[in-house]
Amino acid sequence: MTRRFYVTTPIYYVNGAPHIGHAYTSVAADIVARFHRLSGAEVFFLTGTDEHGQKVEQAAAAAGLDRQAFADGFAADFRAMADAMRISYDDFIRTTEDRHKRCAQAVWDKVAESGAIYLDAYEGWYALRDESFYGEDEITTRPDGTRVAPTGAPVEWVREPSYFFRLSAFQDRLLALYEQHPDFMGPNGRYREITSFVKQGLRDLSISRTSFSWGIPVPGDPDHVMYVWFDALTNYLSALGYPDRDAPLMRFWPANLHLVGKDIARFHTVYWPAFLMAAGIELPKTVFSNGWWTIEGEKMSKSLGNVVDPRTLVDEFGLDAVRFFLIREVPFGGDSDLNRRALITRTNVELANDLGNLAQRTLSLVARNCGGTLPERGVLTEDDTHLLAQVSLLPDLMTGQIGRMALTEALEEVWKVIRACNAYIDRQAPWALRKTDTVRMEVVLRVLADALRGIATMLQPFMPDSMDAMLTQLGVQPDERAFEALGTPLPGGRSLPAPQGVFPRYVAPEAE
Ligand code: ME8
Repeated sequence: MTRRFYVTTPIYYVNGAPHIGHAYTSVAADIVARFHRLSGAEVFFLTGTDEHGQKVEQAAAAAGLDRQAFADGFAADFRAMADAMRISYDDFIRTTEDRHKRCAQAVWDKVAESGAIYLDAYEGWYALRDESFYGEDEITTRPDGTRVAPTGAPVEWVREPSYFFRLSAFQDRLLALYEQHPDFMGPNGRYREITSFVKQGLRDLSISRTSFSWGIPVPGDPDHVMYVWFDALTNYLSALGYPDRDAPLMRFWPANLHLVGKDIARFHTVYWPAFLMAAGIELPKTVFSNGWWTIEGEKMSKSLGNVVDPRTLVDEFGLDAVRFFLIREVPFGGDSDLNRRALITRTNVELANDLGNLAQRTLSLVARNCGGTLPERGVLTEDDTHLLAQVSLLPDLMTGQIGRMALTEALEEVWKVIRACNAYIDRQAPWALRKTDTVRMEVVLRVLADALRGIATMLQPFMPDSMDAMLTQLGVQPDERAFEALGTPLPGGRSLPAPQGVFPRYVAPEAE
């Protein structure tokens, strides 16, 4: 039976334009989706936009636009960003779609049927920026008198009739979930933080609002709209066709991986499983949260004017250099800083030199000395078999690493092999063999071509466009690019296209 894998990104708020933080989570999810597809799994990959709530309503008002028209504009921009970053999503869900509204209301009904919802009044702190309620004990007062949540978001006192979810009743079941399924969340630091939050005791959660109207009506009580997080979290089910349990895509539930930023880990590891437990719906397998990007050491914010559109970086550095940098720079799960020096260094050293030059040297020697055709596999020396063995270990090694979301380690594994290839080409010096032993030269070039094929095949999820180009130059046909195909050597004699550099060096405009 084909293995299935369902992976999601957060759905992004449409109160502003997409930036590098959004692109980051989407690229990471895309790598996982592509990796599983290439390993032979049937994959469903979901992204989309979160369009309701007070924050979006206020942003639309500030722009003087109709709420739906306002949401339409940014939703289109998020989709364009995903396309520009080659995010290979299978569906793009928008919470203002009817299919989503039906699903959110059906989940609400299920939770209500279980007795976990009651009507009361909410009185307490609310942070618009986080779309989140906070307890008195979490609020601090700044010297200027503004009160802020632990995230730094200003809070306001809210008082209104509200439906509540009996979150307090789920404390033990949540703790049991974390204990019995350590894979339920990652990385480890998050696990400790969330467990201790839940151990401190959970307050019931306000899940409807009455002071504004931009949301999904609560079934049976249209004066209330759903709290935007109740609405938003159900997107992962609406895209599959819930509440129609026989919908064909429902075979993908439970989700294998919700990838989120660490800012929203709590919503996904506390509220979401509790809603699902109440509704009697199976829980997702893993919620993994990525770390936070700063820009040249500063928090990214509109007021600082340092918000980076990933497309601007792509225009300057190329798509795959940006995708590579985002994942390579810091072990996935940790925080990192986007600075130009680091981006330039990684592009020039690791892409242009380590990998780009290796491919260019190998392929141009083949073009010049082997009639532009792939040499036959010949008699191998120990040095050759040693290198090829390292390459052949990559699929298994990386499968383990991607399974643990060790995306950066997986890249490092490939780079070890690339460095081994560079040492091999220097040691074997095929350019010198050209004059002394052409048979051996062909063997060496074939070993390098095979190693490069393995490397490029395994790097496809990270850098799809440039690895497509590299595999084409190596004579690898489109139906020979799955991981499994690596077990079958390419026939010698295939004619190869003229080699072209895949990774240009970055040259600063002023230095040109
Ligand atoms: O929270 N560094 O949407 P959102 C790393 N609609 N990742 C970042 C980042 C940064 N500086 N900034 C944003 C919401 N992100 C809700 C989600 S899901 C059911 C609802 C990424 O538009 C990160 O993944 O505020 C974060 O969790 C997400 O964008 C927040 O996007």
